[in-house]
Amino acid sequence: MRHIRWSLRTLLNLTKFPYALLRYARSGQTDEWAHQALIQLFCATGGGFNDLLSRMIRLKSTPLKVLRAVGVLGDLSGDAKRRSADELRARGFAVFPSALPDDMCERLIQFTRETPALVRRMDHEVIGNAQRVAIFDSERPLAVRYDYPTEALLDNPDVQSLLSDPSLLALAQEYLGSRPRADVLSMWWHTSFHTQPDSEAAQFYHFDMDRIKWLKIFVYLTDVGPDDGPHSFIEGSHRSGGIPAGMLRRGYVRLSDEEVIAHYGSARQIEFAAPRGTIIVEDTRGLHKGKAVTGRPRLVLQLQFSNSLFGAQYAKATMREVHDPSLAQVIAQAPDIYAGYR
Ligand SMILES: O=C(O)CCC(=O)C(=O)O
Repeated sequence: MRHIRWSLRTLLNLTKFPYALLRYARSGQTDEWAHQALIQLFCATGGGFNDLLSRMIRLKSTPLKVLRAVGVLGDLSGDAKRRSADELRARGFAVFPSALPDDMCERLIQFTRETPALVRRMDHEVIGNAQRVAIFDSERPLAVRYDYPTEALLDNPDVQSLLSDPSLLALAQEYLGSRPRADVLSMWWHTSFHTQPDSEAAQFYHFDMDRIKWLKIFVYLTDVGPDDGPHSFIEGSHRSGGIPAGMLRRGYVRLSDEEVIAHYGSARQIEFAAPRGTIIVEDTRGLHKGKAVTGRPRLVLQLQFSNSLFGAQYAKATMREVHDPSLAQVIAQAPDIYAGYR
């Protein structure tokens, strides 16, 4: 941690953090103050504090034995896995075109025709209004973003097979340097309900800081052209010191395109326009967003593997039944990987 921005808060949080970890080790729960301390210490150290915690986790972790790292990302056995992890370390992302078979994309789109979604509140709406629930209708969208409940996703056989996909597990373990934990699972439509970016729909640049270290897997389930809200990332911004202190000093906020481009230059902004089935694996500690949609709606499935579930507390979601035989096998071998959902 070479560049610590010292303040009374930094000192206090560093002092209290061992207690936060102890409480987590005992209860599996993170107090809200402890999550806030993680965010503050990330900002004050430019990421160095997370790196230190990750090294500690790595020392205690027993690697999962992935027999053959072959799956949706292709054959990652041998050198390929290391090359992809190196690319992730250097750039913050790795793209796998045509990774998800077309029939799987089709079934997941069909799932959204039958499953009620949570209509996400938009920037101009009053906090506290009743949560709207609706079946997504591409002809008559009610909002910018529709989210699918985690429990419904956990019950989906295709999602279950991705959760135990050997290539995803192997790459996550290689990048994290420790046993992966299945974590935040979501799927959402972005629409052109309004075409200016909406911060509730994550359409402004931001970094995530729910966990110590993690890898997000974004799966495009529809074709995404330049107008269809391509996922966007600032190359290299995930590295320690990759976000300038001036931006971090403001904490966990949404940033305008102008200030981000003024700092990084447009060459480092990557907009992932790509056909459906494309998988983008990304360290979203770097700056990222979903670009506002002006064209066709976009459906994305997102999986996450983290090195620990310490951090943000999400509403408990349980996997009620295991439909996928490969998931059943991994659960039998390593139930702790899915502990967040059991
Ligand atoms: O929709 C996207 O491409 C990005 C979403 C995102 O950043 C988020 O949900 O935090």
